[in-house]
Amino acid sequence: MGDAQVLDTTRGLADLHGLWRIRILEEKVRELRLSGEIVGSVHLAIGQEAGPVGVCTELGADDAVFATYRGHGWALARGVPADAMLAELAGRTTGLNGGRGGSAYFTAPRYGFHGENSIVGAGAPIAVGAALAGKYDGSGRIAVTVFGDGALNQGATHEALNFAAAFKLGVVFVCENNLYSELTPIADMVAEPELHKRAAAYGMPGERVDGNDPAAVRDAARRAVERARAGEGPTLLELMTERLVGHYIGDAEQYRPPGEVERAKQAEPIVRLRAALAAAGVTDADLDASESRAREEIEQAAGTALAAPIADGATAKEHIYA
Ligand SMILES: Cc1ncc(C[n+]2csc(CCOP(=O)(O)OP(=O)(O)O)c2C)c(N)n1
Repeated sequence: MGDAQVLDTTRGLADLHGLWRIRILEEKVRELRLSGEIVGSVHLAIGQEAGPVGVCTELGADDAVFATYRGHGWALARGVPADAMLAELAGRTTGLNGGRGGSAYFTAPRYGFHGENSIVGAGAPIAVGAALAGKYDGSGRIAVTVFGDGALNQGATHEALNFAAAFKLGVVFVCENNLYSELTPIADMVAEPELHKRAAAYGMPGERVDGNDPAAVRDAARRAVERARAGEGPTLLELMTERLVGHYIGDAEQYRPPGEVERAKQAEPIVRLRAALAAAGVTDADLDASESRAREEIEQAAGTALAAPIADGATAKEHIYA
């Protein structure tokens, strides 16, 4: 991977701010999980921020994003307010779903964020349904489904890819290839590690993208979104990235070779974009301001979130349909 391409420093600074917002939100989530304010399993995407930043700027308000349990950043990039998200994660009444969804299942449809999902591969067929609806209701809405490299081996994902291609549905399939499926290296699971090549078999374009560069992600997303809106069908984007943290908070990461994370830190999106912007003449003061604005926003959001009452367990059965 080369240096992040920065043609436009205004856009680059906006991207840097977007990356910082997600990074700092997730660092806050880790802190709150370790202090016990957040309970249950939490999956961070530290290092993978360029995907949501690059893709979401190409989407309209009505477009539908379907994420996985590693979806905090996608929600934030979609415009979900940080305070309502943190309140949700901390089980507060003011959370997006009244504290019921938590880290792995919250949803915020009013922001075009149609949920996280802990069932690996499950988001893809749901996104196909949303795109099918968008085709017939005249809204022109397209759907984006984000999943990991492991999810690409799930039957449901194959069916979704095939169905979307056969019916030329407006779906952008975004595979965040962080080289691990939970604790298993992708190389141990597939004979062909270039996952984007599978797209040809379904009859759709597939592209491997530098997933640590928001500008490269945006360019690829734009092509895919234009194609989807024009009724030309789906695209598979394979974003090459690495998570700088464990699969979940508490993962001892014994399966990672020594030095891997340290090496990945040299190529992570914030380090690269900051260096590219500095080389393009952006001052340290402007670069630092991008980070401190994000830090201020997230600190305030966390304060607001934690000041709200914890959801009453006695109401757990409300909103359940059976
Ligand atoms: C249907 C299903 N099978 C197995 C699991 C257990 N599981 C949770 S995460 C995970 C790995 C998913 O890897 P990948 O799709 O590459 O996403 P990543 O976690 O790397 O972002 C597995 C197997 C699950 N949640 N759902």
